[in-house]
Amino acid sequence: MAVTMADYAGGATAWCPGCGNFGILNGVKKALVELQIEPYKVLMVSGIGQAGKLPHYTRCNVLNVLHGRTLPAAIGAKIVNPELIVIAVGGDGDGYGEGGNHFIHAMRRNHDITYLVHNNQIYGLTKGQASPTSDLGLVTKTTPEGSWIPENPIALAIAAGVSFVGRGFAGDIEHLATLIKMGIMHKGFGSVT
Ligand SMILES: Cc1ncc(C[n+]2csc(CCOP(=O)(O)OP(=O)(O)O)c2C)c(N)n1
Repeated sequence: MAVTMADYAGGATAWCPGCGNFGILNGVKKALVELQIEPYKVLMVSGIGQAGKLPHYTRCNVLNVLHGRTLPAAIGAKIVNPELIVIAVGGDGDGYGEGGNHFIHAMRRNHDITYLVHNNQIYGLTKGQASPTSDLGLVTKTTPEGSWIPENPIALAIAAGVSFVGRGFAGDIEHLATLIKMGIMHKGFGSVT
């Protein structure tokens, strides 16, 4: 039987109306449906944060781990069960801040997983502290004199030897779904930020 969006339908979300996370949720579901991958074949792994809630709003297998520890858990799951389609999901704080070290090494080792980073340039769940990708000069409670030079995750990925990296926009679901499909089909570490 054909896989449809209904097969991936999750319950009510805790995100605010209009949040870009909805576009990313739709993009990943659309990608999986277009690839005709059944939910039981997918493991989504996330850490802590608003982005980290995404797997809960699907019907995939879900592993929710510590903040910033998404990639090691996802890689471990892939190593023990190579048949699984493993998709790691998280925020820029989770992936580039707390988990920054794992990000670099996962790319270097080229594990066959897909990593989606919701880069909203802020620590959202904890209400707006500057993250590694916040714009230069952004004033928040943790950066009263303005945030520092932002990290460029695409440049970092390329420097770390990533085998696939792409950037989409939560407001363009068609394009985002195409990028996510490319990331899933790519044999090796695919990062969409
Ligand atoms: C080790 C650790 N440090 C800090 C926190 C507190 N914390 C929870 S969520 C979060 C921010 C998440 O921001 P981000 O990963 O960018 O995701 P968003 O909520 O913006 O989607 C922080 C700092 C934590 N739970 N664990």
